[in-house]
Amino acid sequence: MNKQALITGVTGQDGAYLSKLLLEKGYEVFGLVARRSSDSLWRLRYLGIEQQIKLLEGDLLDLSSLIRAMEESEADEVYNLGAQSFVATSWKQPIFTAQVTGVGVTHMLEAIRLTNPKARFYQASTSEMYGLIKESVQDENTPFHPRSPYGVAKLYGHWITVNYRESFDTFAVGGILFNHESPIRGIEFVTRKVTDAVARIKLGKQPKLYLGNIDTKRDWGFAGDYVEAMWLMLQQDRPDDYVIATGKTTSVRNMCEIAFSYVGLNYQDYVEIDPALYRPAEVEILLGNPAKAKVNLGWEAKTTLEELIVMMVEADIKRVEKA
Ligand code: NAP
Ligand code: F7E
Repeated sequence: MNKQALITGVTGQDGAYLSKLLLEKGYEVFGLVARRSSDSLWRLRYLGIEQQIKLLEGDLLDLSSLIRAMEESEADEVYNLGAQSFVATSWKQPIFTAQVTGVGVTHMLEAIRLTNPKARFYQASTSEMYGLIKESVQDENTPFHPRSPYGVAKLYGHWITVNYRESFDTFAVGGILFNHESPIRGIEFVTRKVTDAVARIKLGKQPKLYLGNIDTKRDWGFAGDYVEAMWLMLQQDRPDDYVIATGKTTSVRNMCEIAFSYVGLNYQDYVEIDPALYRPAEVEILLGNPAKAKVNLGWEAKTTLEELIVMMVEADIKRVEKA
């Protein structure tokens, strides 16, 4: 019999790629969609799967809607990807971020406990929890020190997931995913902001690109590879937490260089620094060690940063040409 999965955040980058993966595996996919006044299904359309997903109206802030979603979907697996996920916004809306990104996790866990305690639960934890890093390479045992209201909310979400596993025997896992990107990454995140600007500058539609701190470093991978790890975590005999990363770190500056040089441009001619884009507290560098995922899940990143950036620049050129 086919399995049923419920995905919160189905309209986001990871929700779209995960839906595609689960559909390919024969799952019946239910997606929780929060009410918005404008179209939020464009990523599902981009991947050609909009019609195959059963959309359920609901919001992580509304427990009753999550209970209904559990009842309607009869989900065996729940992937909690819904969040206010943009770090910069979390300083402007810290309470909202705490509610959706933090307490929303408990809402989802309670909905599971009240309806189907046997359902398996994936929590979208993050490398932002390491923040002011305590070890030069971060793994599952590295202590946390979040640097933003987003990181703090995610840390709460992570520990409440661990707590339900320890308190109620919930099959609950925390995937500590490092940054992952794609052609359907939100345009506010730095990689997509850069690849979109490269396309516009190349096609003569934008003169400059304004960025904040370009000396920070991230361990960037491809979202399509990372959703596979989410699924694998829920197929194990025992629930556990895993770091998902490439094991390589690159500065925003070098990422710009890769993206601009792909279209024959020098980033130094176009990138300007806008101090207003600096963050009140920064995560200077992240570098993950995905060894546990390799040994236990048989997972490793397949796509290099160069391949990822080329994929994104090419997709943005096509998009800008059509617009
Ligand atoms: P994203 O593109 O920003 O998607 C976030 C999703 O959450 C969207 O579908 C959004 O719906 C939904 N959402 C927001 N508020 C909600 C609410 N109150 N109730 C229900 N749904 C709500 O994020 P992503 O990049 O796919 O990331 C997926 C998850 O992984 C997030 O939890 C993120 O924090 C976490 N994470 C991401 C990364 C990364 O590098 N991408 C790394 C580690 C962890 P709308 O479309 O309607 O706004
Ligand atoms: O910033 C710097 C910025 O916004 C990356 C989320 O998915 O990954 C993401 O969080 C770096 C930071 O991602 C600009 O200061 C410079 O150092 O692309 P970002 P993030 O903050 O790392 C983690 C793992 C998550 O969990 C989050 O949900 O780039 N930077 N100039 C800039 N960043 C942005 N956005 N825009 C700039 O102009």
